[in-house]
Parts: sequence; structure tokens; C-alpha cells
Amino acid sequence: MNRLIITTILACSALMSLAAHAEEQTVEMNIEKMTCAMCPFTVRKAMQQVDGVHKVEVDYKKKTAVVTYDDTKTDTAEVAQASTDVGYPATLVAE
Ligand SMILES: [Cu+2]
Repeated sequence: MNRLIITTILACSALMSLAAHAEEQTVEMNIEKMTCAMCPFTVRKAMQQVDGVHKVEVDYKKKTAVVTYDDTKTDTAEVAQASTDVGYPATLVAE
């Protein structure tokens, strides 16, 4: 009986750690060359077109973007490239 309970708990935590790997990641990036209040919209639009990107918040004053994405579908290099491609080089902020 106890063994069954322990097995169930182990199976549950294994499933949960699997889910954690496929979870959303949130990263901050520095965005270069934003020169007016419209620039953040361009960056945001470009990043949101990347498959797997769920949320983008661009801060014009801080020159940063906070990006939430599904790490099974895309990665930070792809998101940064999307911004770079429209004229705003993006680099990951080191934690
Ligand atoms: Cu602008």
C-alpha cells in the first residue's frame, strides 16, 4: 500500500518536471537603435511573428524587451534575429 503511494508520487513529480521543460521562458533583451516612440511597436511586431513567442513587452526608455516564449518552439537566438532583421539588433541580457 505504502509502496503504491510512493510510486504514484514519483510518477507525478516525473511528469511535472517534464512539463517544466516545455514551459514558457521569459527573458530580457537589450534592443539597440530605438530612436522614437514608434520603434518599440516595430520590435514587438517582429518578435511576435516568431512561432512560439507568446508575449513581448518593449520598454522604450530602458531599451529593453521582455519576451515570453515556448522553448519547445523557438529560442532566444531566433527571437533576437527577428528584431535584428527589422533594424533593431537585440542581445540577451545576461542573468
Ligand atoms: Cu522609431
